[in-house]
Amino acid sequence: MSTLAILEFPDPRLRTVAAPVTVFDAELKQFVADMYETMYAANGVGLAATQVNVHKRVLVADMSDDRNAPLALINPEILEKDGQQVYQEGCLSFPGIYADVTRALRVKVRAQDVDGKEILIEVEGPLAVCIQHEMDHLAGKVFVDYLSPLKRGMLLKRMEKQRKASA
Ligand code: GNR
Ligand code: NI
Repeated sequence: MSTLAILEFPDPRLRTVAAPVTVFDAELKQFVADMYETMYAANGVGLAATQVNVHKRVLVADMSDDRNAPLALINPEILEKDGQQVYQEGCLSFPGIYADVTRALRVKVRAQDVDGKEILIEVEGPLAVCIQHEMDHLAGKVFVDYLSPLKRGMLLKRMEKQRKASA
């Protein structure tokens, strides 16, 4: 297993649209294992393949307090969504910045597991936030895209300042 490097904004590769996974082989399983390792090492609750510069529809998540409930979704699609929630989001590709984002409260998702078997889940609350956040990455979107230009500008300037201070 190995940890993978995480792309940071404004890396243009974060805007890449991921392609569906068509081959469910040992290489895919190894990649998912590396994504888990990378997510846990970074103390993240989720990670999209886009963030490690692999442009395939793969995401991992673990919203449990004990960090022992790993979930991997391959080729995820949202079938239904309803309700609204506001949650303070962060992103491993935007170190040190956090902002409230409004998303669906509940989502019904169809995906595949690492063997290609269909997964159908309905999630709500924080896990629903996380899955929507990760699916955005796979579409080349990031959470600051939802903010007003003013708010986005302020946060990105702050991130740049912190980056320079720690360089
Ligand atoms: O670690 C993460 N925390 C988080 C907090 C609130 C909402 C979404 C997230 S996902 C983020 C990891 C990440 O960047 N995934 O793409
Ligand atoms: Ni993110």
